[in-house]
Amino acid sequence: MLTMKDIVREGDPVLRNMAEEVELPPTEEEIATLHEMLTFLKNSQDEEIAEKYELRAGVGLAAPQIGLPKRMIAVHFQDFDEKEYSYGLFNPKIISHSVAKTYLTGGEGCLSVDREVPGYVPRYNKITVKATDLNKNEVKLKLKGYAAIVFQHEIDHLNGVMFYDHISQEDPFLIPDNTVACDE
Ligand code: NB4
Ligand code: NI
Repeated sequence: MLTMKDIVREGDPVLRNMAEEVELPPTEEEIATLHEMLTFLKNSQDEEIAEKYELRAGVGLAAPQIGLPKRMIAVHFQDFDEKEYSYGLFNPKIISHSVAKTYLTGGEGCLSVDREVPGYVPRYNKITVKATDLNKNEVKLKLKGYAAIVFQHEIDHLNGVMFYDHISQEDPFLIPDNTVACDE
């Protein structure tokens, strides 16, 4: 099983490089790895397992964070309407997005960043993502608010972007125009 020792931390170049497209259909090994990434998230949200294996809780994980420079992400969370999102995705791509933006009022963190970085991380409020799922089906997901934020954080990792790259250096708590708050 994946534990925190398998999570690459900032400073490692794999977190700053573009990850490679996964040739489809994915190999059995790539599918197994993506299942492991999803299981890590489920374990990290289980109090007993998380305590036993000292896992930091996560709602998303990208393959570069386990040292694998491939375009694969896992997400496992409920949004505020209690809608469950639990996916392993290959080659996720944002095919359209709103002009309006949003941000988590509590800021963001990252399993690859062992420090607090205060500030708002403005992201698109609505996005449409196209990808291939663990059953090799093409999926198209329309996401907004919290769900859109989680997917953008993960897809950023595939492009070598860290959450704090979006935080204004001048004023970390600057709220750009046309931006709505996303309260956790
Ligand atoms: C990715 C998220 C940071 C902001 C918002 C949140 C947690 C992460 C990073 C957007 C995406 C990991 C991947 C949480 C968490 C809420 C739901 C359910 C019960 C505990 C869990 C805690 F753990 N971020 N951690 N950070 N990243 N919410 N929740 N709760 O997931 O670096 O690239 O279990
Ligand atoms: Ni992250």
